[in-house]
Amino acid sequence: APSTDAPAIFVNQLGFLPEATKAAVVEGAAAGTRFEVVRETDGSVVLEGELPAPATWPASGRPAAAVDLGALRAPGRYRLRVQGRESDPFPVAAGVYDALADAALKGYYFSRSGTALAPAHAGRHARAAGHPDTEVEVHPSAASATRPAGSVISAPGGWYDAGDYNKYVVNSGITTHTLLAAWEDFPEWFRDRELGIPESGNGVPDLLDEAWWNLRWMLAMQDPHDGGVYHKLTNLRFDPIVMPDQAHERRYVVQKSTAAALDLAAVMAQAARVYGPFDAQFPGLAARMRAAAERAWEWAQAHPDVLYRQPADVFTGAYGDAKLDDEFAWAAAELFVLTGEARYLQAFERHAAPPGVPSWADVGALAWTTLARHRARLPDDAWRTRVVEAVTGLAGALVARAQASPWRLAMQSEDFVWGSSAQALNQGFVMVQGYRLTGDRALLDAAQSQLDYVLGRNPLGVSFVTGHGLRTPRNIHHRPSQADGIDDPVPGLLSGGPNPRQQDLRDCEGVAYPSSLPALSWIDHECSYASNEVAINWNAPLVYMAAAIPALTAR
Ligand code: 9MR
Ligand code: CA
Repeated sequence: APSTDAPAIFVNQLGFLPEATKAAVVEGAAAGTRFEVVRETDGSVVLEGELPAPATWPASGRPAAAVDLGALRAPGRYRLRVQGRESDPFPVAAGVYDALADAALKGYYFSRSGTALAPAHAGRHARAAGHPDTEVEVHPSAASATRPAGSVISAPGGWYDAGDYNKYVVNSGITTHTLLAAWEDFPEWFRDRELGIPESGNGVPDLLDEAWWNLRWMLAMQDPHDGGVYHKLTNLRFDPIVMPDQAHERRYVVQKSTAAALDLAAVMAQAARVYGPFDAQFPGLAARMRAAAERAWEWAQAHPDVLYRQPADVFTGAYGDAKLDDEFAWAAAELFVLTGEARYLQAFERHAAPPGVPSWADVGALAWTTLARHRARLPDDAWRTRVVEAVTGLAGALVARAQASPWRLAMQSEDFVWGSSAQALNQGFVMVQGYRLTGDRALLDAAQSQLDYVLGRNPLGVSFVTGHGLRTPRNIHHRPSQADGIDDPVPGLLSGGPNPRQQDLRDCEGVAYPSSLPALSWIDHECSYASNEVAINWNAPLVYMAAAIPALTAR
């Protein structure tokens, strides 16, 4: 249990790039306490100084102070020493996040539905195929004249959402967008990286091969008769804890929703743009994606307020969202960038609000960041200024919070939601967007700090990525990891992270969270779906950040 043996000195367990900003956090030492940084090889002291005054972080209820280690630029392995206590050893070296970035993306391969994972690609995590989803029943909530209840459609492939084996369009939207945004922002980083997936070496970057696995499924979730999009493909109840090939519950497509239509429209518009240059490898695909986006958009215009309502016989994830202006704004922005048509910019104008940190339910920021990324498409400088200011305004506000925090993090108590690890990384995503627009180094440094948080510089002293760090989650809520008989969990998956609402307690007898303080409310227990599950929307900003930091820092 990391809570009991965690060190009082917290540091990114994967270390730092030589050119990066570097910080560690010390809990429980007075202002002016001496610190030294020791090199592992010869024990020499390479940096020393005095701790700043500690301040209590409300999220952990404990006093803490950040130590600036930015002066450590020579490659090596180091420890921070304070009053005889030593931190974990941490490297300063080129490439310290390469394996992480690859593993986080490979996590999607391990999440593929409807296919066997061969030993050549999955190693000891190879598994048989399950959930073919070639015969999926239309649930009564999704019935139409052309597809009545009980009729059968085919929607194979895609990624399992999380620890469960269902597939949800809304959550697929932000996930796939974030991965494609990583490609759009850092193509040089991703172009030649080989993940060891079945498509590696086919002349298409592995990121785009992997994203296509899910996009293909999303296309099948659109009803060709009217352009509407089913909210999810699911069992009526969650599968038991078994491997995919042992799960045999009937599968359904459930209710079309406006949110699903708009999220699909947004992602397909983006994907049409991204896959356009690969027409030789994917003939006709970009045009098909554009048509899907336009039809989903038209459906949403005709059905602007169809909220998802969980049918009485369905008990899997809801991804219900009552506020759709952000989905309208995002889809409009993506369609505008793709088509250049003024009506989409007008729709953006009708629905846009100042951005917040993106999440599956609040995708408004993605409208702004997409327009900022493609600001050359905007009609004039007034538009460009407005879009850039919206993004840099949010990024700047997050950085100001981080600078005022003893942990140098933008995370506040209210940010410790279900999936708080991803909240930290999505804050980082916004900071990176701001950095790309301004070149202001403080934004990049703050983004590094958000990545540090997830990789161990947090008051639990845990790196929340399976297999990457010195103390990592071992007992994630993830059916394959629980059922495969292998001690180690599937690698490269981000644990949801501290969540003081502990919604799983009603189902998880005997799970004893160490604390209900926001930043401490986490437990490495298989039952703890509210703090220790994994999910595709959480891994996506991990992929983005693990590529962004080296791509931007090494310049
Ligand atoms: O990430 C989702 C979180 O924001 C919600 O509060 C929670 C309860 O509705 O659901 C989370 O998503 C889960 C989904 O419903 C089903 N698959 C697993 C997801 C991660 O726990
Ligand atoms: Ca919303």
